[in-house]
Formats: sequence, C-alpha cells, structure tokens
Amino acid sequence: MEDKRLPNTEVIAILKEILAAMEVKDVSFFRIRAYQNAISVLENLTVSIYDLWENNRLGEIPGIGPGIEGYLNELFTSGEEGEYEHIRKDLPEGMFSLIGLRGIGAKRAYKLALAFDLNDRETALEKLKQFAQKGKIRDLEGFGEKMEIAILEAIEDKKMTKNKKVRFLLPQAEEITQRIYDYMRKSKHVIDLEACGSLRRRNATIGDLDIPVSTNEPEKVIEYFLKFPEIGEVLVAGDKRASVVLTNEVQVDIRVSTPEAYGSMLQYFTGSKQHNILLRNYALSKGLSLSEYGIKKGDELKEFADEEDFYKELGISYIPPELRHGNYEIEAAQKGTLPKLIELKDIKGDIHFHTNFSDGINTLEEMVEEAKNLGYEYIGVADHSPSIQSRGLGTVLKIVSDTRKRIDEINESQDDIKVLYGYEVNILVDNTLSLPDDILKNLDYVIAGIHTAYGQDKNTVTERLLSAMENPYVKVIAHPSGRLLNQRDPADPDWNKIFSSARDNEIILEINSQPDRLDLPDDLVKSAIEWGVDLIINSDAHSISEFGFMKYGVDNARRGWAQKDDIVNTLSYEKFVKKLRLM
Ligand code: DGT
Ligand code: CA
Ligand code: CA
Repeated sequence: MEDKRLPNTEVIAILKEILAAMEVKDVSFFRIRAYQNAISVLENLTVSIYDLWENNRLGEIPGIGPGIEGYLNELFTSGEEGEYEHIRKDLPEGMFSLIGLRGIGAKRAYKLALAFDLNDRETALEKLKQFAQKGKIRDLEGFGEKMEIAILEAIEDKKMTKNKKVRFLLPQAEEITQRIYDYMRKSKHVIDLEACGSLRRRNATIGDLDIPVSTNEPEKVIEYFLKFPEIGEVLVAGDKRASVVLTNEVQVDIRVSTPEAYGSMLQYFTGSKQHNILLRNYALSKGLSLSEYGIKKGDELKEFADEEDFYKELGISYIPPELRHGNYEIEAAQKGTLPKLIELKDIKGDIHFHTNFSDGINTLEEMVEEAKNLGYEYIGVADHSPSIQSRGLGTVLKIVSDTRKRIDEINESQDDIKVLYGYEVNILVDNTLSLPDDILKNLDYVIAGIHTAYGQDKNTVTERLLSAMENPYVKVIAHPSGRLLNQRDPADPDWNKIFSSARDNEIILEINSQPDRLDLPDDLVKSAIEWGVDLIINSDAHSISEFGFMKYGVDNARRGWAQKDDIVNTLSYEKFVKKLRLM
C-alpha cells in the first residue's frame, strides 16, 4: 500500500477535526485533554511528523500516546477504515468549515450544521451567512440574537482574511524584479526602467510591481514584455501599458514613457497614492496641475526627463521615495527641513548575529571573517543564550569563560575588527530574563527580547518590556514589536512608556533587519526618534550571507526619518562602547 506523505499543517488540521468529533460525541474529558495536549506537541514540532512516523519514532515524543499514534497510522497508510473514519461518521461535513469562526466551537458548529443541513464544506459558510441574515439563527436553542450578529460578523471577517492577498517581502520582490530587468534589458528598445510603487519606497511588504519603461518604441516594448516567459495571465494589454500576473502570482504593471517624460512617470508611479494626492493639492495652490506626463500651467505641459527636476519645478526639496508616505514630508520639503537620511555606508558594525553555537549556520570565526570583508569596524556575537535549566549553572559559566577566551584570541590575533560578546536572552512571561545577573555581568552586552506569549494584553506586555529595560546588563531590546510580516501582528504595548523608559535607562531599541521582521516598524522608528531614544540597526544574521539583510534595516530606518546620528552603530568603536557603558 502506498504511504500518504502529508505536511504537518495538514496532519494537524485533520487531527483537529477528530478532536472536534470527539467533543461532539462527548468522549471522556480525560481522553479529550490527552488528545489536545498531543496536538499542541505536534504543532510545535519543527521536524516532519510524517518522517517521524515513517522511522517509527513517534513514540519517543513526550505527550504522544498510542491513541494518536493509531490515528496517524491510519492517516499515513491509505485504504484502511478504522477508528478515525468511524468517529467522524454521521457528522454533517459542513460543520468543519464553521469551527474556528469567533465563538464557534465543535458543539455549536455541529448544532448549526445539523439545523441547517450544512453537508458541504464549500458552501457551509455562505449558507450559514444567509440563514443569519434572515434571522434564523436566533431561534435555535442556545443561540439568541447577539450570537446571530456575532456569527454574521465573524463570517464577514473571515471572508476578508481569506481573500486577503499575500504581500511579498522585499527580497522576494527584488528577486522577481531582477529577472524582469534582465529580460527587458535584452531589448534594444528599452532605454531605462525602474520598479517604482511600494518597492521603490522600500515598504516592508509589496502588493504588486509597477515598472515604468523609458523608450521611443512603446508598442514594441509592450509586445516584447508580453513574451516574458513567466507570465501566467495577461490582464491588460494596451499600446502604452500592460498588466499581467506571473506564474508565481505577482502582478506586474508596465507603463511606457518617452525618455523626455520618464521623470514624471517615475514620480507618478512611485506614489504613495496619498503622497501624490497631497502633492497635487499643493501644486494646485500654485496654479499647477500634475500628471504622469508632467506639470501643466494653463495649457502648457512641461515634461521632465529627470525626477529631481519635477520636485524642483514645484519649488520644494527633492523628497526621497522612502519618505513619500503622504503625511509630513511635503510640508518639510517646502520648509527645507527634510532629514538627511542614514545610508548603508554609514553603518560601522552589527551586534546581533548567531553562530552554530545556537541556531546559526556558520562558526564565529567564519562570521568574523565575513564581517571583516564587509569593512565593519566592530561586531558582536549574540547567540541565543544557553539554558541553565538543561545545562546547569556551572556548565553555562564554563561556556561563558571559554567563549570569552575564544573572542579574546580573535581580538588579539588581528587589528581589522573588534569583536564583542553578548547574548540574546528571552524576556520570560514572569518578567524575568532567561539568564541570571551572575552570568549576564560577564558579558559585554545583553540583547533582551520577547520570544513567547505574544498575544498579551497591553499592560502585561508593557510591564514585561519595562522590567527587562530596568536590568542594568540589558543594553538593547531586540525586535521590540515582535511582528512577523504576513504571520503575526505586532504586540501592542504602551509605546510612549517604552520610549520614555528606554530614553531614561539608556536602552537602545533595535531595528531588526530580517525581511520578515523589520522591527521596530517604520512609524515607531519615527516616534522613537522624536522621544530621543537611541536606535541600532542589526542584521540578526544566522549565516554569513544574512549580514546582507542590513540594507533592509537601513531602508526601514530611512522610512522612519532616521539620520546617521539617530543610529548608534554608525559611531566609531570608541564612542560605540561608551554607548554600551563598557568604558
Ligand atoms: P502596493 O502595490 O499595494 O504595495 O502599493 P503601491 O504603492 O505600489 O500601489 P499601487 O501598485 O496600487 O500603485 C502604484 C503607484 O501608482 C501608487 O503608489 C501611486 C500611483 N497611483 C496608483 N493609483 C493612483 C491613483 O488613483 N491616484 C494617484 N494619484 N496615484 C495613483
Ligand atoms: Ca505596487
Ligand atoms: Ca500596481
């Protein structure tokens, strides 16, 4: 019999359906509890459940009893019908589409599906919505009018999240853009092209690509673009523009322009939409009207080959794309008070990276070598701290003194780069740190961060961060909001309290450059700067190549109006170690 290899997410989804069936059928509380525990153990596995099963190693995992092992045997070998099929028998299939709606557990889902004959997963939600709209749910026993309204809302919300398109992270968008550039530049008719929109503004996530092309042969360029091998579907094909969806689901909008008007086209398609609207209003007040073709005064259109001249014509400073949010930048450009934004070349060091001591790939020596190649003056290793619980205090102290020796040796063996020694420690739910002060005091610095229980309420998460900032050995708070783009919302502490405490305790807040973090988010970068908080841009590299993520952190800082002086790792080594209170 052929085995059925399934990804962990699917295995867990199926196990949860069995759990729901158990709840409906009033299986004993203890069995349900054991089963729930097993699911949460499996949810936290980072290895493939199927692989474990295939190698007969499921039994080794604490919490996985013979019951769940039996289900998995059934699931991974086709053809057998046993307990797993049995328990779901005579349940209306539609109930499984309802579980997970706000306020709807297994039993309610079952009641609803039974009452309205929801036997099809595909249509269950839509049908339930119609029954809710007709006021039919309130009459069911145990539901009522409030519940009916809540269900309707939940269905509508869920629809929205379902239809919400994934937004791409910067490196993904850049990779696709590069392939389009490589292809387009092979055409002799393409004079210039540049991806604009959110990518050029260096937004943390990218919806679609907007690419103006400079050419004297618009039709030929469009025709050529439509032959790009990765195109999945053509949405629009005009003589000056085309919109397509690539096979990887990215939408690309191409607009052609003569070289004489290319600057205006760049300006228009860089946006943001709000920036363009405000700029247009500002221009109107001066009797000018703006479009992608140029600036019109009366009937006379002035074209711009160069984008900088477009802003100059309006009598304001050039606004870097990262600042074009449509809030304060136009006023600042009028007054000439735009910031001189930090640049990648200003960065002199990076003090948050991992080695193969924790979850990194390279050795400390390899990371140091790469940092030298990048021209850094100093770096600091900040592996996840070793656990006292599993290793014991003595062993951890030994690790610290051995590592210190190793770092001293590196520092003594060369003069190109200074290496500092820190750890990334966890801020635990009880507001303590994952290492005691007796260990922390031996380090050059401590980066503290939240790594568990993100969904805490405002006060709790605020207190948790504040208590870490009061520890004298903590110098940096890692990825302060904890957001993971497309996956986890930022935590919601009282930021004003965080910023004022950071300033008073001389705590540096991190701008983490991992493309799925970019944390602090840009708007909070701006607030932190206004509060006078020191910021540091770190790569959080887990391999030599990830040192290169630094540029995304710099972009994010630029979007938050950061200047060189706002970022402490632009300082020379001597000044930097003073910031860390090492001298
Ligand atoms: P995205 O794609 O969701 O990440 O965000 P953007 O900013 O790239 O937005 P997109 O692709 O809809 O449009 C690209 C640019 O084109 C936008 O930033 C400004 C310009 N644009 C688009 N639609 C309008 C509009 O209705 N009015 C104005 N003034 N500009 C627009
Ligand atoms: Ca776009
Ligand atoms: Ca677009």
